[in-house]
Amino acid sequence: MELVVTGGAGFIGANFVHQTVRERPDVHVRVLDALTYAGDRASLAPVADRVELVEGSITDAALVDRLVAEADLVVHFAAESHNDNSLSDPSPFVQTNLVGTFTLLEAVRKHGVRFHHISTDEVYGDLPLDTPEKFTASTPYNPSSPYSSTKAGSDLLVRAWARSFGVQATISNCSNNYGPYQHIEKFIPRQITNLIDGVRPRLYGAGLNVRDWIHVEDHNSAVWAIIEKGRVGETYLIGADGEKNNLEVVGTLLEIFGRDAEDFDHVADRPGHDLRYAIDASKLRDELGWTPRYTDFRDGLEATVEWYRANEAWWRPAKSATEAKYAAVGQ
Ligand code: NAD
Ligand code: TDX
Repeated sequence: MELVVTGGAGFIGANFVHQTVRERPDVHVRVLDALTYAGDRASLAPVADRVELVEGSITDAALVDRLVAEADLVVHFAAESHNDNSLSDPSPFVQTNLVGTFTLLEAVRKHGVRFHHISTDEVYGDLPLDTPEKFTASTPYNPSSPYSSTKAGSDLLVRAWARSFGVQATISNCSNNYGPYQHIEKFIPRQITNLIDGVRPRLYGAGLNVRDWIHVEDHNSAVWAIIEKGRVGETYLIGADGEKNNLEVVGTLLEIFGRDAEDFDHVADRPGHDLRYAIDASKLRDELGWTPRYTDFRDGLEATVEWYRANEAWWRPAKSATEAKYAAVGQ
């Protein structure tokens, strides 16, 4: 099978490529990645002999057409993915997330290629704290940020291309991922690398916002379950019942590092900060028989801390510039 993975040099895409190479010897993987600040050739180094990396943008219609023409399946991870960046400059979010997804859809339509679109639970907006309510595939779209609104738009393009043009597509909307190779601008790796450097973790606002954490390996096993057993045209929500507020996450990290429970700072809140995300993944579990493997968050977090300790050469070059960007906005 010829597989094109867009964004395969980023966090989730690189883990997807590693998992695919490990578990599916019959699949030939080509990665299409623009190697933006968030993409790193080094994330594919362990599988470099099994993977072809094409450096280019999903907005480049001629390049996309050539790669898609030779593919049996496209799994589309490429995106501008960080909410905070979308608040300081939304422009690349519109280009990559909307125009890039449109460009891919036109190519899979022309060549009749199966397409899986990776998306986020943030398209549904947020939920109140302390209610049993969770997102399902019928929750109305209500995105808050430039990031989540461009992801919502990209999902709607996929749905329209499936219905109007018969594109063979599936969509997944996943909750917050953690694990190896995540860019240190994101919450968990930012605090892990701060703690490695002896710097106090930084919590936006009161720290009561809730995220539904899932290990990246579980996200990716669910994506393969959808590709192999999912119904074309359907949307599946991916989550592993991992709700924690940000204070709890920082508390667990401080414990792992043997630091005092109060050893963190509150900093400026994110404008428009979504309160709570929570996924009802029963459709994925019941229809496709998927279950997560990383059910103990503390164990998963400890393994992730170990990975960042062992792979300082991978993250260190980005640390000071990332922190300088946060410092400029009081975070
Ligand atoms: P990431 O920022 O770590 O990686 C994105 C990758 O896309 C990078 O390698 C980057 O170079 C590449 N890219 C960006 N613009 C491109 C372009 N124009 N052409 C080609 N490549 C381009 O992101 P991530 O956290 O791995 O997220 C991957 C996908 O999963 C995204 O679609 C995101 O919306 C979705 N998602 C992420 C999470 C999460 O918790 N991180 C949760 C749910 C869904
Ligand atoms: O330093 C920080 N302090 C802090 O309190 C950072 C970077 C974040 N936060 C908070 C904001 C959020 O409540 O932590 C939570 C998680 O923040 P992010 O890692 O920026 O993730 P989030 O905004 O929830 O979005 C993530 O999950 C959904 C991914 O970045 C998206 O790509 C995905 O779609």
